[in-house]
Amino acid sequence: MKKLFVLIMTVVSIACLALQAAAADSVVYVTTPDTVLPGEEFTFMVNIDGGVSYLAAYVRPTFDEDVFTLVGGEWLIDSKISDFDTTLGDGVFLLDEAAAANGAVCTFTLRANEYIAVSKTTVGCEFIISDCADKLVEFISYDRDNIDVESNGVSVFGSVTSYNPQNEVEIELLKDGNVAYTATIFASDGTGIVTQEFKISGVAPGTYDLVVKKNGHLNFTITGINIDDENVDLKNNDNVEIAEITLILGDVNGDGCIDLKDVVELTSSLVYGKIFEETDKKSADINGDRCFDLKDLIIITSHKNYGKSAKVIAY
Ligand SMILES: [Ca+2]
Ligand SMILES: [Ca+2]
Repeated sequence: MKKLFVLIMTVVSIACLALQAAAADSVVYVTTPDTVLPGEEFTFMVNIDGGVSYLAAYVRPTFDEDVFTLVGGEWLIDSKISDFDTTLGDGVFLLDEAAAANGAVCTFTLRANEYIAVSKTTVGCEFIISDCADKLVEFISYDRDNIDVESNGVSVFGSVTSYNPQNEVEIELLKDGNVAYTATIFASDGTGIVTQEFKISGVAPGTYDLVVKKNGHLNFTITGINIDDENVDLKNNDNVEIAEITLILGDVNGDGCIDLKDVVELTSSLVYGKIFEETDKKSADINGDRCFDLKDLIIITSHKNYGKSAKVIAY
C-alpha cells in the first residue's frame, strides 16, 4: 500500500510541480523537550498549520540514529490508512474527506541510546502532503535543532601509520563480532607514509576488538580491548605494535595477503607504467603518487610487506 501511495504521490507531484509555489504557507512544526538523558524515552508531537486542504500525507521523523531509536508512533487524526511502522520509521494516511491542515497530526516516541557521543542533535519531521481535489502537492520539511543530550561513554584514541593519505582509514570497534562503533580518518592531500590519529567516542563498557582497514593495506586487528569507565589511549600502550599501529601494504587485489598475485597485478601490461587515469586498478598505486611504477613494486616486495598476511594481536 505504501509503495502504491508513493507512486501516486510521485505522479501527482510531477504533474503539479508548477503549482507547488502556491502552497508555501503551511508550516510543519514539532514540539520536543529541550534536554534528553541517555536511555530516556520521550514523545514529540508533529503539527501542521497554515490551512492548506489535504487528503493524504506521508510522514517520517528525522533524527540521528546514533543518538535515538524510534520506538513508536501514533496518529492523532482519523485516517483510513494507519500503517505507521517503527521498522521503516514512516507512515502514510488518507482522510475520508479533504481537511484543512491545522493542528496536531501525530506523535513519535524516541528513546535516547544508552551511550551517546554527541551533546547536541536535531529531531524533526518530513511531510509530503497531497490535496487531490486541487491537484496540489506540497513538500514540507522541518527540523528542530535544540535538543541537548547528555553524552557519556568513554573514548578510544590511537594512531595509524600507513601509506597514501589520499585514501581514508576506517577504524571499527567490534563487540561479539558485530561493528558497534566506527571512526574514519578522512582522505587528505599528500603521498607516501603518513601517521594519523583517531578517536572513537561514546563507547560503552565491554570487551571489543579493534579493526583498522585501508585500501591497499592489510587489516590490523587488536583483540580483547577491555573498556570500563576510563578513556583508552592505545598510544600509551606498552606494546609498540599497539601504540603505533602500522599497516602493512601492498594488497593490490584485496585478498588479505601480500604475495605474487599482487606483484602480477601491478606489473600487468594494463597497469604498470600507466598513470592514474589510464587504469581502473587504483589499488596498485601503493604510494599514492598516481603512477604505477617501480616505486610501488619496491614497496610491495619489501621484506616488511611481502609475504605478510593480516595482523591480529591481543591487547
Ligand atoms: Ca593480495
Ligand atoms: Ca605509485
